[in-house]
Amino acid sequence: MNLEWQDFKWTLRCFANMYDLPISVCLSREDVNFPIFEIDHAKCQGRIALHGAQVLAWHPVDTAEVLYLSPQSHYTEGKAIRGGIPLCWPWFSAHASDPTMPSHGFARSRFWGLESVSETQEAVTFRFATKWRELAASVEIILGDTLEVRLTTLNMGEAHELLGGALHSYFRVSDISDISAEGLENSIYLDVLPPQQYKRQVGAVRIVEEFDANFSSDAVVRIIDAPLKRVVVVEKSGCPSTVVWNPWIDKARSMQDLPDEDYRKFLCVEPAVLHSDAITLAPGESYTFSTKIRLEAHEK
Ligand code: TA6
Repeated sequence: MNLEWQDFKWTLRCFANMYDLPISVCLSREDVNFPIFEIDHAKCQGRIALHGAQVLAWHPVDTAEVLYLSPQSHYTEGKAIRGGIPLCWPWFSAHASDPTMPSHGFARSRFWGLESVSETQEAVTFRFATKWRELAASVEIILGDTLEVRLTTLNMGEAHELLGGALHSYFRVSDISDISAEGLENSIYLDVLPPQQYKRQVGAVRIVEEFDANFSSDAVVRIIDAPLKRVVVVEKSGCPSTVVWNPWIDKARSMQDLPDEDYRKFLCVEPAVLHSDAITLAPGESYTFSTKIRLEAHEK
């Protein structure tokens, strides 16, 4: 067998990592300096980047991909990957008081430490960790016929610390104009777009223009996608709010890590702890917020 050196290194790395990684997990060959774990399990397939501890892809076996990932994403340290489930931590959107701080916090633009990977017949479980000042974060990602992301923060300091964040999930859709999101009916939301007004949601959410809404609701959201004959069910825990976002045409054109027409291919439904929901962690206290994603058939 004539193995190129690169292939040999990759094979060696996979073999070596086989020792640490369960049989359903291997390191992608794309870039050894930007580790991406590939999951091929009896229940699902998926991909997770060490950078941001970010789920990039997931789908139960015999189904179409559930998450959207931009083909123009950056894969360089310090830049957020566009798509999958970026972890916004330890705050959502702009920092409450320091404009020099990065939007959506630090978690999604740095490499995390891999603590463990394990598997059962039902799922593969990854655990990653990172730290920022006195806050330590650990994320547990459980991939099976459902996908669960559980982000726990521990205050390791001597003072009270504020915590916020979001699981900024990009859901792949057949076409943004053919889907709706149910579960937020009658909820109050802040329309983040100028002039920033509070509104009440009437009926299901349908996207016909740029939409950026912070709902004061922890309800289960169901993305109804008739062309794909499926419902994506987004459950959450520990998140008082839900952000729903689609950039639409003009904003998509201004985003160089997103193809101009790809606004049609995704809807973000984000379990969130907004500034207005901020959690105060006492020294030694921890808090977990999580999301669980599953599919249902949609017969109509
Ligand atoms: O999804 C809510 C939001 O805060 C939107 O306002 C939009 O900015 C989006 O996040 C994407 O943010 P990013 O920093 O990833 O470009």
